[in-house]
Amino acid sequence: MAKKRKLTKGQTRRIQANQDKKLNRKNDTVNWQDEELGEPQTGVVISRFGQHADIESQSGDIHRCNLRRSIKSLVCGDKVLWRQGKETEHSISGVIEAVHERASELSRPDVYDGVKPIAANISQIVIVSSVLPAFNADIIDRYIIACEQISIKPTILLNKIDLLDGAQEQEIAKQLDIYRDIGYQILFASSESEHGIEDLRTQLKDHISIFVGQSGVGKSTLVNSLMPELGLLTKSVSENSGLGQHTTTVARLYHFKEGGDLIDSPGIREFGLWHLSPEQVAEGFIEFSDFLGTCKFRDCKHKKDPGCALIAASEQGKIHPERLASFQRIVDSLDTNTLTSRFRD
Ligand SMILES: Nc1nc2c(ncn2[C@@H]2O[C@H](COP(=O)(O)OP(=O)(O)OP(=O)(O)O)[C@@H](O)[C@H]2O)c(=O)[nH]1
Ligand SMILES: [Mg+2]
Ligand SMILES: [Zn+2]
Repeated sequence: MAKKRKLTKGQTRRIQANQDKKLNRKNDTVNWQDEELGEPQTGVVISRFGQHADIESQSGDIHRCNLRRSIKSLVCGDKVLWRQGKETEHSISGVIEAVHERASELSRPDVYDGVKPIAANISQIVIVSSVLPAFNADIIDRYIIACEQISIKPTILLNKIDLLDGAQEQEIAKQLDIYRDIGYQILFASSESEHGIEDLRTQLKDHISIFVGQSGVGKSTLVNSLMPELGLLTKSVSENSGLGQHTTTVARLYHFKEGGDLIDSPGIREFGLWHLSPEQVAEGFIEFSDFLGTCKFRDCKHKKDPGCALIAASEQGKIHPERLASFQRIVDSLDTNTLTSRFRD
């Protein structure tokens, strides 16, 4: 009697995988056994997609990996320990076992998931703005608050300057001067005319930088101009709404040949800050710091309160009235615990 040959674990799994494929069953998690995995090695998260992440090994190859269930949070820029599978299945070639502590973490709130990290270990944040979609100081102020919370001084970049006409240029220059006065660096660029691209490249060198900002301001196009070898996909800003189309869906890290990394992140339409207290919002307006705590009333709301040091400072030209008004609007919005459109992942 012929002895029935026992299938190895690998064979059983391959048969299951083939059946899944035939049945068009979506089962793309691989349950690796210890002996099917190589030695732990370090890697960097290039991109995170749901239950998977693309990991770059130290030799520079990219491997799509599963995440161990014990991993609570994993984002672009994370340094990880991962193990390569001896075989690749469902295009998954390894598993992430652990995440190194983050040197920094940029987060934003998400209606569904609460506060959610976007990227890790960044050393520089570039807030990209443009005139199409329209220049939006409110979103810039909100990003600045998020950056100041993690003690990274953002750079503000006005992009698409090829689209500016004389009147617009003056108006926006006035608004940008406010940020320059406070101490933020201002850059100008255009992928169309290539203005400012070389300066931007110099600014990004040797940093781990991230481009953030509204959808459609031209972040991915800028990445492309800086690294033309990439050939990234971008979509036009909608003619009807003047809003971006959310072309980039997940954050992704790219390397500069000259050194340094750049993370392109998905654009947003609005940036809720309802996870912060009014006091934390105030800390994000760094030029207020000399005056905070010196109002007549301890619980001063800095609105119409008598003896408010911020209002006095604004009247005396020590802080910009536009920024105080922006602060007041943001504090008013904290109670509306919803966003009208969902953040993109
Ligand atoms: N005139 C002009 N148009 C530009 C420039 N840069 C980008 N665009 C256009 O702006 C549109 C949006 O560009 P993207 O690079 O996809 O914008 P994004 O900020 O990456 O958008 P999301 O991925 O949705 O966040 C595209 O149609 C680009 O061609 C520029 O310097 N000048
Ligand atoms: Mg993009
Ligand atoms: Zn006050």
